[in-house]
Amino acid sequence: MRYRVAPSLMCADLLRLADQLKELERAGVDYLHIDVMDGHFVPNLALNLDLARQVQAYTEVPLDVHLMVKNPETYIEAVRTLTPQRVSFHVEATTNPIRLVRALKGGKTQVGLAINPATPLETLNYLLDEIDYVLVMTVEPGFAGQAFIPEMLCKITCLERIAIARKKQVEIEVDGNLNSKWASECIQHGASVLVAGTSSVFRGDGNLYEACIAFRREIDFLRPESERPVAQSC
Ligand code: S6P
Ligand code: MG
Repeated sequence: MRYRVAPSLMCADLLRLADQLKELERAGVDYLHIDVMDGHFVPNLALNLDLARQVQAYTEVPLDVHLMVKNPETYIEAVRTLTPQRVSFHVEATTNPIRLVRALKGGKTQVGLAINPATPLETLNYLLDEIDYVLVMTVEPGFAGQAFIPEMLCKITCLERIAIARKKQVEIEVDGNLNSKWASECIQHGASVLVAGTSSVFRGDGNLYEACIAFRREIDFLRPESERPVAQSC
């Protein structure tokens, strides 16, 4: 299965962001993951859609926006104006997810639902026909540098099985402590988009190009030969 890599810009060196964006672009990353936090849904603040707009104007790499906010409805206009390639919001954060998914869809924007480790998959059952992807949190949202929750592997497999049973193509994105070991496990359990943070692309001395290539190589080394992609760029 071909997988894609989405470096998380909240882990970047913001004082060198322009240079780091160019390194990531040169390494061929698939998306730039933008964590938007409000200090309420999660006890932290990270990036925002104004920065996302600047990043979008500076690089060709598509944006993958992850809203960790209460009342994500209030972001509809801002997201529509930005039209990122992908946007997800948390199923725990709204009482009207279908209305919100429909409002965010349009143009090239794919809409996903993010799900916390504590939230059972059943919450998503009636929503699968509406969405393009599920972002499975493999740590609790809010901070980089946390430990992977191994029980989430089972959640990924179950989600994939539910989607297959319903003949519905739902892509699975994973986010949290994806070092090469956990990233490889997630791919083998059914994930295809990996958010890369301090456990991989941003773990080294700041050379993001080298870090991307090394990450890809490590994952492929850990995966059975039959599951390795033929052609690849980080
Ligand atoms: C945090 C956020 C994530 C982090 C990413 C960090 O809640 O949604 O996208 O930026 O998980 O990666 P790592 O490898 O430090 O856990
Ligand atoms: Mg995220």
